[in-house]
Amino acid sequence: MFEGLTERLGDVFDKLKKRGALKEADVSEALREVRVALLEADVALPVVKDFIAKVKVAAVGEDVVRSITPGQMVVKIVHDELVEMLGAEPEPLRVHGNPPNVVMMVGLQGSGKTTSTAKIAARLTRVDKKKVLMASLDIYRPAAQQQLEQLGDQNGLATLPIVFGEQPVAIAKRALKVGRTEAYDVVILDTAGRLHIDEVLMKEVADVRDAVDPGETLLVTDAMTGQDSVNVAKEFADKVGISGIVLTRVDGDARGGAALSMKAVTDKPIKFLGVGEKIDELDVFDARRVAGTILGQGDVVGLVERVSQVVEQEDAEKAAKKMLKGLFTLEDMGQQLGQLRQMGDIKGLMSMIPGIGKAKKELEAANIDDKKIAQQQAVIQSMTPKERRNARLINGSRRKRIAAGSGTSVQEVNRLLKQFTTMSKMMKKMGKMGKSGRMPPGMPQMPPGMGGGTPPFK
Ligand SMILES: Nc1nc2c(ncn2[C@@H]2O[C@H](COP(=O)(O)OP(=O)(O)O)[C@@H](O)[C@H]2O)c(=O)[nH]1
Ligand SMILES: [Mg+2]
Repeated sequence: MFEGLTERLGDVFDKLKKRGALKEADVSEALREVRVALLEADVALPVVKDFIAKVKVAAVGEDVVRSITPGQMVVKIVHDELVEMLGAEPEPLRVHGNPPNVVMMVGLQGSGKTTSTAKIAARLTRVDKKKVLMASLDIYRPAAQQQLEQLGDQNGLATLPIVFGEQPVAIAKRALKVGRTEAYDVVILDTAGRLHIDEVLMKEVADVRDAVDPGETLLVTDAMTGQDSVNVAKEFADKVGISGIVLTRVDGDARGGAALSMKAVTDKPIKFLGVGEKIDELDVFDARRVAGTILGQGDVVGLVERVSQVVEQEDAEKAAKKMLKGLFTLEDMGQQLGQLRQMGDIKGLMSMIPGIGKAKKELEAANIDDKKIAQQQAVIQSMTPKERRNARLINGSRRKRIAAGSGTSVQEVNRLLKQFTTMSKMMKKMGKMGKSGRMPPGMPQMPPGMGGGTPPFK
């Protein structure tokens, strides 16, 4: 699933990322193409419209223009909106209340209800260590009850003994009773399928629901049927009430529109994806993972996230302004070192930023590594607040104390202080060069000190 969409979006973003600065027209053009790609993937029209409108609001703002590279920021915005559309907050299965917790499976015939019942039971047993009982309420299709029984036997999962002639509501009540007396944590009811939305069978589902009050009503629906499955979901959501969706046959070559529209149209989360016929071929739905798959831009999204998490734009600008005025202190330096470390593997990070060749080489030459940064941070942390604000105070005996406190040597402390002096001078110089208060061109959004020019560390 999603291959076509991923390819199309990849083309759009590649074009966008190649540009340096972006004009509003570039973004609009790209979004037009995103819109077409989504429609071709069979995403419902109102969902597409709403999605594009939201992305547009975010993408033509200031943040984009001033970001690492605007193209990448647009990718990140599309990613975040996709996650939002798919359901940002994971909603796990509600099976942790007073036992027995009832899960009712509903949906059309052949959508994968019985298979999904066994898959979920297996998962709850193995992963969540729950004691699970399955019961088939499908008295209409020949051998439907036996199908579930067989799946249970094959996989060591308990099923309610079959009593021929028993009606669905009675089966459901018996399942609940057995669940209670035999201390099952979860009882899963596999209801009868229907070929289409059928009033009689809908009523039956409603009767079962009223009899056992399920904590979860999961609609099982087939991704291969595209928008039809979305319509079915809407019907069930409106008429029976559902708490979540299991989307099956995601392993097929469905275009993905169903998966993308489901949450927006029904306002119910997709909780599981069926990714094959085997018992363990069930994925817990994860909006971020799916969005990542669709965009195929994981590195870019990760980069923008990491950088923006660590350095809030405002802070960075404020710090930069202050430093360029020559008011740079050891405290600032310590903070910067902290930011650098939080960003994880620095070299990995640098390699993710396109067009940073020169600065990267300089940084490599400067031989920055995490361990060294940690050491430098320790040195700064061993200073008193006064010392941090006024480096001139740090005389010989203080240096000795700091070295001991940070587990380093006086040479290390000297080296750091020398670096600090160099950095302060550099800041002043840059401050005189550009009066805008912004960091010099090259890496406008990187933390101060990682900007272009002379590398701060030796
Ligand atoms: N490829 C694939 N096949 C599935 C998936 N889920 C169910 N099936 C198959 O779909 C068919 C119908 O499934 P079943 O559970 O009997 O549907 P039900 O009528 O809703 O109970 C079976 O052959 C299943 O093996 C899935 O996620 N991927
Ligand atoms: Mg079935």
